[in-house]
Amino acid sequence: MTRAFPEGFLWGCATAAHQVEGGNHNNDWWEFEQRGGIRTGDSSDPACNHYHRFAADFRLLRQLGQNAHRLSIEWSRVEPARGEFDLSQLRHYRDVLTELREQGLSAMVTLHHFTSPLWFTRRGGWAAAGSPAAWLPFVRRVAEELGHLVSFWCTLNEPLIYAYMGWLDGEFPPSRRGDWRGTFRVLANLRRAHEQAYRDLHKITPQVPVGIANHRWPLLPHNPTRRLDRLAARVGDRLMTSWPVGRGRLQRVVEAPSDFLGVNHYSRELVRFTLRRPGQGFVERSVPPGLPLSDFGWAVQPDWLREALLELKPLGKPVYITENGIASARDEPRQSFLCASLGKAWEAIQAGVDLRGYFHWTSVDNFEWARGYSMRFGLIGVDLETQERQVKPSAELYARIARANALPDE
Ligand code: IFM
Repeated sequence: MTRAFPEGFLWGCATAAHQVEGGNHNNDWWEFEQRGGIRTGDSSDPACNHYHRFAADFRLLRQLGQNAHRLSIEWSRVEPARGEFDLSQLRHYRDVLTELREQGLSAMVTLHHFTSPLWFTRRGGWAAAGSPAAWLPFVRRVAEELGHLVSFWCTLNEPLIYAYMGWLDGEFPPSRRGDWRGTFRVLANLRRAHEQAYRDLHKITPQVPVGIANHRWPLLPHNPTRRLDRLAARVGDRLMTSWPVGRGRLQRVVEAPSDFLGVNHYSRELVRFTLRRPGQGFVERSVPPGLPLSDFGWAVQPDWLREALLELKPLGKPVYITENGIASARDEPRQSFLCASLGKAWEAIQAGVDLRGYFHWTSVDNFEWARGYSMRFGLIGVDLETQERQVKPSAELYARIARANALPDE
């Protein structure tokens, strides 16, 4: 049976500026890197030198059958000091988006993907009062100057992961640990920022749908027969999907104003209640047993993608898989992962989910935050010495699927 996707389905890859561009020296991640924050000691400069090689990179994606691309605009380049916009950087991103258009790739543009300019983090970053107001001029300026080249906006990337990794877990800057107050302040500000950006973007570019690339990483009880594990999983899952809306109330991020739902899905975890970890919310996390693991140590089970998509069906909005992929130095696991995951996405469509596109994480092997270049998520390899691109068999496989707009027979 041919498993065809709906007409006009978007087939692309997702990236983030800091992970591919190189030369971003004016943001918090660069500062973090200088302080030794990258476990592997790797440098984000020049990363994949995509800042200079974007045209060739996009041509390659087009040759590989893709018709869309998710990327982020680096705030610290466009607004290097508060209220000062760098016109040459705006021109650069205009060239980037024009090239995408010329290659026939629809652009999904993320306006905050983990990095913030130093002037912003020095005034307290997203934990500070007034942070949404400090970010919004960048959003408006980008929309005014570049909106005509954009097909979708993602205001934020993975707001929950961003807050938890930076304020609770410490693997991301500002590397705070167990700071629950900070976490909630950040999340409350991100919510306000998203809501205002949603309104402003609608005014400036009414034709462009606005959403969030929201992580779905379900937490399940370690021992389903243990009441405290069930409770810990329920509370943990609620906290990992929601942000504060005032007076102690939480709202699921998927219920925030949006024209589409973006879902970044990789894995799931189990949680066990324990009094020994108060800073971590009295839970111990573990990997579901009996499944293959990615190089990151994440359990791989493509079925979970279908479940993550089905959860969104009652919300009745168009859905895009804004990220999905596997860290693997070997390419074979990526090939099976791609076929299996896309099979599950197809099943979700048959079950009534209005899924309209898939952005694989990621195109070129890139700078995986605190793990440097040790995690290879790309369909295309990069020789870090020469910057030569090496198309992997998984990229060819993805190309065949994208061109056919259908999955190969099982
Ligand atoms: O590389 C990251 C990306 O920046 C956000 N989502 C998860 C990816 C893999 O860890």
